[in-house]
Amino acid sequence: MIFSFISPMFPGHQTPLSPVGPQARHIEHNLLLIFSITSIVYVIVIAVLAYGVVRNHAREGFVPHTLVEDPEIERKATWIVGAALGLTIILLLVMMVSSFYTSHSTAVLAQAQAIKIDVYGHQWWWEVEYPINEQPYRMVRTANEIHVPVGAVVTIHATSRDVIHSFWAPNIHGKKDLLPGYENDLTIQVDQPGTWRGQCAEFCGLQHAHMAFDIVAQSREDFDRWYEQQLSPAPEPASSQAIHGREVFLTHACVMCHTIRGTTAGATVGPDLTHLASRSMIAAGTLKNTRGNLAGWISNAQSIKPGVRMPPNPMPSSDLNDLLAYLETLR
Ligand code: HEC
Ligand SMILES: [Cu+2]
Repeated sequence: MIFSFISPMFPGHQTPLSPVGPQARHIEHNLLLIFSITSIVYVIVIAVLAYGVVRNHAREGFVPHTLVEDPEIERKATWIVGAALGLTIILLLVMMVSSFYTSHSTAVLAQAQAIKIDVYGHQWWWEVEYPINEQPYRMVRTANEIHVPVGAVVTIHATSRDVIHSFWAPNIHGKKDLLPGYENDLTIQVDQPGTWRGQCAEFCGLQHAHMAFDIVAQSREDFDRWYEQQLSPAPEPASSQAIHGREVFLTHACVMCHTIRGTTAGATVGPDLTHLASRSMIAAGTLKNTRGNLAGWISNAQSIKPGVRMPPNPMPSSDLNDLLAYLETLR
């Protein structure tokens, strides 16, 4: 492939020019074909235009063809315009066929046996559910981080809990809209281990720009280990600090919105926090999951992500410290 030099220019970047799955590769080929054709046509048009301008300038006393009644020139012009028109139609057809072929080849993967993942768009985060085996007690629920085995075919079953969002991980596939009351499927396959960033691609309100997610592609063994880990309820806190931290969590408004499996907190307004500490980012890619960021987020998420559906939680710093110590145990 003559364009194989492009991908290495974007190591780890969020871009369709560095595909890591078969569908993104098809989309990239289509993109490069259309880009090449339109670039060549552009260069030819500009070159002809420049030639015309320069030539007419150079000749003294030049009379434009349009003012000369010459059937010979007339016939030549008809031929040139006709040929250009024919070529345009052929090139448009080539691009159309290539686009159809791309749609077809990105869709065929869906027919294979696939792992199913449910993704729900929220203002402004992603709820992710794994209904593997369709058994409710084997259900894993997480947020903003989608783990998939490398090379496996995965069907993302997507819908929205509020407004229209759009799921887009450009290195992996094209966009798919998440519509309230309607379900859309997107089948993906990631061929390369790594973490691939995605982003909401449909304006969905104030914090649309802070609605990112990660697709983490890992080996089968690592994926299974992650899955088993996510299945387990939150561990019992050991230190007195963490025990008190859990108390703080359970006696504050947190329980109105969050779930920690293994405790009495079971609300689903916000992300499931059962394995919060296993995630690398919080607030849909807005912040790294560090103790300092968590402290700032819990105290006043509004100052970090204005308009976010989580109120400020003023509390004594000793309580906050204990709460953080507890949240850090949620591996
Ligand atoms: C009114 C509902 C509500 C309350 C009350 C609430 N939260 Fe949240 N919380 C949310 C929502 C919604 C989000 C997702 C925000 C986003 O990313 O846009 C969130 C996000 C978080 C996150 C980041 C999770 C992630 O994986 O990104 C943490 C941690 C968190 N909340 C902790 C708490 C704690 C601790 C309390 C109590 C002191 C609390 N929340 C109270 C609704 C709430
Ligand atoms: Cu959005």
